[in-house]
Amino acid sequence: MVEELLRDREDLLVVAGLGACAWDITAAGDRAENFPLWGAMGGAVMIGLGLALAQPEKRVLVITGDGEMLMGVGSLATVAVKSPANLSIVVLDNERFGETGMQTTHTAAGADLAATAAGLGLAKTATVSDEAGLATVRRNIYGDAGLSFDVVKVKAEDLDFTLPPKDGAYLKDRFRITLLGEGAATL
Ligand SMILES: Cc1ncc(C[n+]2csc(CCOP(=O)(O)OP(=O)(O)O)c2C)c(N)n1
Ligand SMILES: [Mg+2]
Repeated sequence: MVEELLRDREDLLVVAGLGACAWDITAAGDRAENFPLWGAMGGAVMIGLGLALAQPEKRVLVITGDGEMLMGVGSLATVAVKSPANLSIVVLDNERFGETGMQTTHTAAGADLAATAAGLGLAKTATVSDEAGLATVRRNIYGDAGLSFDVVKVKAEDLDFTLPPKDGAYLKDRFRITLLGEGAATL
């Protein structure tokens, strides 16, 4: 599913929350324009918001898990206030804290992240669970729909995973250099 979302991504910048999202964007092809988080739980949307504001000419995708999004849910209020047109947020909702042992999250008990985002002021929100929905999410990421927030319901499966590089400083430098040039390295 993530491979399909990232197909023909060109220069899309991708911030992935920890857990399956970080592994899945890596499985789709590790590259400098990926910023997978190993920690910073709850921070993915804020990192993506800063990036979208700093790089208005680039499209930015934040892809994160339901647990991570629930932890950082307040950040959506700030996203709504700033409303960058180049930001898409996609939540892979398996209704589980998958990485830590598949404990159910609040979405399994009915918490509705798309409704929450709408309530905080995001105009374009949806929950999808089939291939037609996925096509809509792709249009939101690559089209000119502006700011979007999509929840993709996925099965809670314990799949093999592809780990991104483990060195956070390396990931940061590689990302900065590809955007800003060699001088942006801080190591
Ligand atoms: C502040 C903080 N609390 C708890 C954890 C432990 N932790 C790591 S991954 C994870 C679950 C993530 O769930 P979700 O975002 O839904 O991703 P999934 O693993 O389901 O893909 C938790 C609780 C952490 N890394 N940081
Ligand atoms: Mg999850």
